[in-house]
Amino acid sequence: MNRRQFFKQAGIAGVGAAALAAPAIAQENPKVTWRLASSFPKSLDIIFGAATDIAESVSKATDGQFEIQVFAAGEIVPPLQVADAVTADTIEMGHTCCYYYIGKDPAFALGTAIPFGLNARMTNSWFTAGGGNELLNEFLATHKLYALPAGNTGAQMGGWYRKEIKTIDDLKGLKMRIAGLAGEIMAKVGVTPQQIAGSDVYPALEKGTIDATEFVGPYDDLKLGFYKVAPYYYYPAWWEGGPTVHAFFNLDKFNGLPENYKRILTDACAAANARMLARYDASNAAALRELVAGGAQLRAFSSDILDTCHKAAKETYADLSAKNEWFKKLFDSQQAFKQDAYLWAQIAEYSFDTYQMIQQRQGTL
Ligand code: PYR
Repeated sequence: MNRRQFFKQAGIAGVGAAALAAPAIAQENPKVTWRLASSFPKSLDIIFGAATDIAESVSKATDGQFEIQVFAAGEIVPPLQVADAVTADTIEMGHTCCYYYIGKDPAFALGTAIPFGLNARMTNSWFTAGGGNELLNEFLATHKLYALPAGNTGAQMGGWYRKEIKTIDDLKGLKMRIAGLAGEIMAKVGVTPQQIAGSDVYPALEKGTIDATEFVGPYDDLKLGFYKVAPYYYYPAWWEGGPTVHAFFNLDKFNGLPENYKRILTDACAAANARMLARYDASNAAALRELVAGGAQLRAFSSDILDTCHKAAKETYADLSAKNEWFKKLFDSQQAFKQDAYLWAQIAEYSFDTYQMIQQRQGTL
């Protein structure tokens, strides 16, 4: 059967070869090249690696038509100014933490983590299925930004201190690198908080510009070498139960993408989000062993410290909610979600995990 007979038999009249869909294919898959600035150095391969993970997924899914060039912290944009560069459309995309931008508006904190907020699993659930990321994007649109979760570190460690922190008084007078809203809560108990990009923390600690620091957890903290200067390693980071790293997009640039590219990018971020947490979970135990072998002194924060900071956090949230509409909207949404999340988590998950942890300690796992 020749082509003419085929079209006739199929009931498709008047279709010539010239009317086939080649121009539409070209239009649906245009060549797009974007630049992404990360807030993280290449040496931190898990947190930085999520950006290259997204770029590779997008490139492969579009046969190289949509390319994202990834730049490490400071290569084209200062690490804590990534959001500003995306808003200004200097770059199309960033990989950063919302809470680095609380100086613009404290509501940014809810995009990453707030003290005594959600754990990683709950954070993912709130963003993905609890309306959290839609609400965040309504807020971010006021800064010409759109964001997708693109990494989670899991619960973090509470940082490195030169001396033991036994009571709340031991925190008083410390200059500490700490990210996000936790700085405000720490300030209420006498700490002088400083927000410093990950790559710049070690020199500040070594020189004595700061007395203490937190960053992420064993895998990154080992690479950054904090234990050599400040050996007391506290847990947990009550300010980061499961912080999200977001992919930021210039809102107009994201909206201008063809629908298939938007979907590919969205799925690439979701995959990178899951893979980052998996990679941290697979790497932290070995790093913790190495840190302890290298002299790190593991300590738990006392309940006096946790309770005092919990109270201070509640006061801060009441103050911010009274004066900042976006903070209130995001906080109320997360708070309502948290009530049910912890109700459910303590039934099956917590009992299962507790039993397993007892077995692990007994050597019978
Ligand atoms: C921090 O900058 O502290 C992170 O947790 C990424």
